[in-house]
Amino acid sequence: MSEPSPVEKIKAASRGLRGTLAESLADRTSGGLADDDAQLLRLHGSYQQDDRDSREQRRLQKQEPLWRFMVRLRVPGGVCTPAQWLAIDSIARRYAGASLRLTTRQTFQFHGVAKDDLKTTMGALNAALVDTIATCGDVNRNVIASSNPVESPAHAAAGEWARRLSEHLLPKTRAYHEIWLDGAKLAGSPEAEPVYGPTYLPRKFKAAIAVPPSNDVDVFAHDLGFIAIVEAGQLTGFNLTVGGGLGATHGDASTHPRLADVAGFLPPEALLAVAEAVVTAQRDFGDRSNRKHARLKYTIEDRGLPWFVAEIERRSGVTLGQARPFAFTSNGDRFGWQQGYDGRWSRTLRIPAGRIADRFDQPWLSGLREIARVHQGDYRLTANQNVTIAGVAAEARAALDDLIARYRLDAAERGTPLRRDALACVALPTCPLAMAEAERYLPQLLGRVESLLEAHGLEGAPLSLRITGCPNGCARPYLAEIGLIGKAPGRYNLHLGGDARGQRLNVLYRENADEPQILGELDALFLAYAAERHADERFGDFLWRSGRIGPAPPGAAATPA
Ligand code: SRM
Ligand code: SF4
Repeated sequence: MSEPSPVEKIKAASRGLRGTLAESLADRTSGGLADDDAQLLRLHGSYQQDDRDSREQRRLQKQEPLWRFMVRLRVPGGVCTPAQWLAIDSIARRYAGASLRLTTRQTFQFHGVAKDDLKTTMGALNAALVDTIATCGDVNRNVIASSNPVESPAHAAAGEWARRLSEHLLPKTRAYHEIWLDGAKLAGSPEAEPVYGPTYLPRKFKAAIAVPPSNDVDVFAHDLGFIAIVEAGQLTGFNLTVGGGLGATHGDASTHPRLADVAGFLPPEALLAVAEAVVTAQRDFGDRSNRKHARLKYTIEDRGLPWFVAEIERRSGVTLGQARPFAFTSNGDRFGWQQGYDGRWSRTLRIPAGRIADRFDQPWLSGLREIARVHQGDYRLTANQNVTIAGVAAEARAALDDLIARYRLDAAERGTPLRRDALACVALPTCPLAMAEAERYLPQLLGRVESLLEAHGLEGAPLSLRITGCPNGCARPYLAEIGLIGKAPGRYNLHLGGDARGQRLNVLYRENADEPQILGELDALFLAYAAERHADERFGDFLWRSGRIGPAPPGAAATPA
């Protein structure tokens, strides 16, 4: 058997994720943590990072890197209350540079928290009934769900299942309470982890619940997914999806993005048992020696879907039925006011790259704080880095509209469809893995692509563009019609041909291209698209039909039920 990876050894020796974290936090000689503790910290919902903008200068001055911490909140289904919003806003202003980041998995991140402020931050979150448990690391992460639970009873049920699943798969260790919340110290052996065992999972694990026709959660990008089946207005069950994941490594052909397989149908009451079976099967059969090969997608590829289905049926005692038909029509968000089944309203605000801060003529952090002071409903974060103000009574809409206009929170939703739907990962300066810019480059890039679209009369055409600073795929660029994947400063792999429904991977079109090369390629393709497209044909679909890209590699399209 191969040697376990170094991270496996750290988890095994950690006594239920405790390690020497408390000692590392108390150490005044460094702004960072001991290496093993920095690794363990992830399972508590935080990453040690350094400011990459100042890294070289500090190295030359023989200073240690400017260690800071990213903190990721657990917000199952992306639901939070106005009181929680106000607490999160206050923490952002005190400890995280007056900036909040909405992520592609329906939660908040703080960046730039100093080591000395970490414990206070966790305590303040706890006081607002929010935690960061299991939002990072080798466990089931935040469970995400189609983000408009007021749209129909099925949406409400999906949101509730996301919450239950998140609770069900939480680690049992009290290490979090002990280290961050001054809970009683463990005396003897660490708590048993009936689902995870002492070394948790071989790798990160992500779950999502989608309610067709919207695939706003990109369910096929997840290790574990549930597609709600709604018949005659009732949620009759879910199609199970397994083995999705997007991360890859440049130059390592054994790593690749993969869409999940549709494995079968289950009734709602079987969801927790089946989810647990998927998790424990991955716990027992996932690769613990090579972290690049440790996601569930590789376990399923290596052993086959029939084997995996038999394994989860045996573990859960649930026999999966034949998958039911479903149809997705988009994987983006809908903006503006929508009325829910309960008569209440919700309004999704476009937040480019999920960044909420007070900038120039867009005081969005302040505006959203003012809204939280008067809003009586709740919030739904979306998996596309946006936020929905939900549960609004008809008579409360006008006051919210006033605030939205006063703080220019509607500025971004009035842009082109390209601008409205684009996603960018965080990348520089905080992400240690970034090879190129993403969030900071997005506005400039969009302006240039918009000029091209306008030149071809395409400015009103829907188009999904997603950019990441490296091939890990955090903004799910492999599912976009235009995906840019960072390779080096100013250089990206250009991928083309997603279907805007999250059911088809795009393909590599140009490698290591700089901006003029990318714009040159797009210019030629937009020219052809403007001249030859069918009515309502999306750019990604046009590229396949016209033979400009293809043929698709095996597994590039999700299996229809
Ligand atoms: Fe991610 C690692 C940010 C969604 C695949 N991701 C990271 C880290 C933590 C870098 C690190 O390991 O040190 C990034 C922190 C940057 C920063 O400064 O904040 C990071 N990922 C993000 C976020 C914030 C991107 C965003 O702009 O919104 C998203 C947070 C989601 C959340 O709230 O939990 C985020 N990451 C994703 C997604 C999208 C999704 O899940 O729908 C993916 C692709 C799907 C998947 O998991 O396969 C994704 N992130 C990765 C990977 C590649 C995993 C792999 O299987 O190879 C890494 C690297 C790793 O795990 O080693 C990574
Ligand atoms: Fe960092 Fe890469 Fe994820 Fe972007 S895609 S946040 S650069 S790990």
